[in-house]
Amino acid sequence: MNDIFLKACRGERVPHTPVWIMRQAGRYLKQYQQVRKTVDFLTLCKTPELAAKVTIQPIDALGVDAAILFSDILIPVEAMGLGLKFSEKIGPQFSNPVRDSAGLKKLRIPDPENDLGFVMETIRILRRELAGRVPLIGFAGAPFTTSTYMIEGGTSKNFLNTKRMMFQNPKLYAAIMDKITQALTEYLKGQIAAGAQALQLFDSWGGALSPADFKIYALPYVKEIIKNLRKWQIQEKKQPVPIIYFVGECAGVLEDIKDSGADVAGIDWRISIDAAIKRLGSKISVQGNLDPCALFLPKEKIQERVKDVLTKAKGARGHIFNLGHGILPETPVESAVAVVEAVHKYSGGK
Ligand code: 1CP
Repeated sequence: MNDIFLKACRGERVPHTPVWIMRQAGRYLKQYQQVRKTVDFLTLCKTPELAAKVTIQPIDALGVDAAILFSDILIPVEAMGLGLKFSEKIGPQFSNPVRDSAGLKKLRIPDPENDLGFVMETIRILRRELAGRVPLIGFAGAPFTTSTYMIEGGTSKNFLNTKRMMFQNPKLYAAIMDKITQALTEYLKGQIAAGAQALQLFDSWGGALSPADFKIYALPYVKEIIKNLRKWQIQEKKQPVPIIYFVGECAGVLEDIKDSGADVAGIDWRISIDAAIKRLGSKISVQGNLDPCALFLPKEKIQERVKDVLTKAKGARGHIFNLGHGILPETPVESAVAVVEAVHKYSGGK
């Protein structure tokens, strides 16, 4: 069993730095495109055998140290009753964005097995098929990032509808966030029960909030999820699974990430990892943080940048190598392979 990733999450000694890549299953892989030719994105997410297949593709192609469940942060939102569509050009769109108390009342708390059974089944298939080769990461969007899609109705640049609601109707925003927090807690419990061995909360748009607003509108809900998951795991006598909290543009809120209760802070590339580690302290591991565009450099330069991140991360309690955000669809696959090889080679491993 390759449990190097789990050990690094917990801050234990490892023979080499583990590496995985955010969005490692996706369009930059020919094998993924082949599957996507036959089914649309949502059908792929909802067909456990296919979702499991594309989850394993990057393990074979890149040799990464962890698998991440193939799904999307918007899948549980659809199950809350929002009517999701994906289009190639516009991206995700919800037909029923939540803008008022009537919208709030209609929100459902999905039952993981009854409403999102296809995700749970994908996890069960993956644990069988991976058979200990690498650990499986489950995930969800963090409540703030999830709320932006629910309130905007899709992708957004400045999150005006979300922030307007926060500032003009804070009670409504808090009530929506409570519902999201409850729904995501149940969803993540379901993933652990089905076999997820670690969890990542994606707060991709967290950096759009001022640090003061992050403390009010994002952090408390993340803390609540983590606290409730831990309580439940103790009650159920389950081994605690490591929790990674990734925040895009995190530099303004590192002290909050440190206080979130997460085992690992996922950081983007806009801050040097040694500066981030100083502020995060020695009670939390760190994940990151190569610029996804560095994969468009020649191989030797990629290796230099990998070495640089590894050297700067030496003072961390534990380090999991990753990009600072998702891999881009245009990325040459050889560059992703070069990153994984360089991490293994230069961190003292095989
Ligand atoms: O095949 C396709 O064309 C669909 C592209 C695609 C893929 C491959 C989308 C649409 N989602 C995914 C998979 C996905 N999404 C994973 C799979 C596991 C892996 O990492 O390999 C994960 C973890 C996500 C998470 C996700 N979805 C996030 C958080 C991570 C991040 O990159 O910030 C977000 C913000 C989404 C929303 C989303 N999904 C897809 C799109 C086009 C969008 C919108 C992005 C935006 O608003 O700009």
